[in-house]
Amino acid sequence: MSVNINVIVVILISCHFVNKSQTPPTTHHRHLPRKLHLTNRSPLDYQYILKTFIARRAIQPGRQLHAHLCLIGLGNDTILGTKLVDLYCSCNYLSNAHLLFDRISKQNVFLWNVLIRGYAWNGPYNAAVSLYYEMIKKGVVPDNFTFPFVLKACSNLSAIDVGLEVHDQVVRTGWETDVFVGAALIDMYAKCGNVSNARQVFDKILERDVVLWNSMLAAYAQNSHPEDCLALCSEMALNMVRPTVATLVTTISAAADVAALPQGRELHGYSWRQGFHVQDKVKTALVDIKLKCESPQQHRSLGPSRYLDFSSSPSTGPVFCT
Ligand SMILES: *[C@@H]1O[C@H](CO)[C@@H](O)[C@H](O)[C@H]1NC(C)=O
Ligand SMILES: *[C@@H]1O[C@H](CO)[C@@H](O)[C@H](O)[C@H]1NC(C)=O
Ligand SMILES: *[C@@H]1O[C@H](CO)[C@@H](O)[C@H](O)[C@H]1NC(C)=O
Ligand SMILES: CC(=O)N[C@H]1CO[C@H](CO)[C@@H](O)[C@@H]1O
Repeated sequence: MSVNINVIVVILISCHFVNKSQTPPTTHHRHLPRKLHLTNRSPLDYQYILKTFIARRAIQPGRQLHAHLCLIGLGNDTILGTKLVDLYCSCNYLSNAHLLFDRISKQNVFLWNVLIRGYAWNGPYNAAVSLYYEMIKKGVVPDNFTFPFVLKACSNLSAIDVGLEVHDQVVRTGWETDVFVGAALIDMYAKCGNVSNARQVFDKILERDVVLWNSMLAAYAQNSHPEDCLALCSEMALNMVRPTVATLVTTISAAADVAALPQGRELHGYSWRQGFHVQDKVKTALVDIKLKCESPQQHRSLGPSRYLDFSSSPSTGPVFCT
């Protein structure tokens, strides 16, 4: 189906995108005038229009607008081109994205990040890695957006050699203490089985958020270090970091793995008090620890009320794992 781009753009502008849940604008075009002119629109208008196309993943109108921009000589515009690359990536049209990428001037890191992110999300992952090396060769300095994407690709490829080089670059560019970059490095090392490097990254970051703690807990749990996972969990509790569902799932499973009954009960009690037990993943982990830790006759008599007793224990306080 071929829809006149002018009509679409006018519809989008006149609707002000107030109701995002309405049917896509392409279906409304019949009720509107057929022919309207775009020729005197400013690049700023096109930027705005493309932003809304990206938000709605509107690939068809986006392609039409791309064709229109080429016609009016804005086809190689860096800002509009970057937005179009972003749109193609968001809609998983990566070959279109790459073709356009090759045509526009590539001085800004944002454009590289958009395409690297596209490949890191959808693959092929080695394309993300190649682009990363290409950008460095071109003298574009990667930033805190680039690193998590390329590291995700490394994780997926289990490419520790690339991961180590990315880590070097992280240090050189001064992003070593960034929690997002740090969490991505930890995930990468964990995926590649190098827990000690993951821990080094963790230790270098002094202002940690719960995501960073969860990454390190998962790194231990995934690599069969349940005791270290539980020890780190205690440390997290001492630092008064509020756990999330991911924290509990990881640590309860670790407790189950070492059949560490006291820790398991503590976590179970904590989950009940905080209402986390209603979450399916936490529930599964709790059942798992029950099966692993309790003898069959004990198992039958266990009910939530028994675990709620832990809430009255004076030793618990904010400490949810000891
Ligand atoms: C856009 O770039 C392509 C390839 O680099 C070139 O052939 C074309 O003439 C350029 N168009 C404009 C309008 O600059
Ligand atoms: C990257 O760093 C900039 C500047 O410090 C910050 O504003 C931005 O939120 C960071 N982005 C991410 C994804 O961490
Ligand atoms: C982790 O990587 C470092 C090099 O950065 C290496 O010295 C060490 O042996 C690795 N450890 C494991 C468990 O692979
Ligand atoms: C090792 C790894 O993470 N592999 C994943 C790479 O991505 C594909 C598709 O997204 C997954 O199926 C793999 O498990």
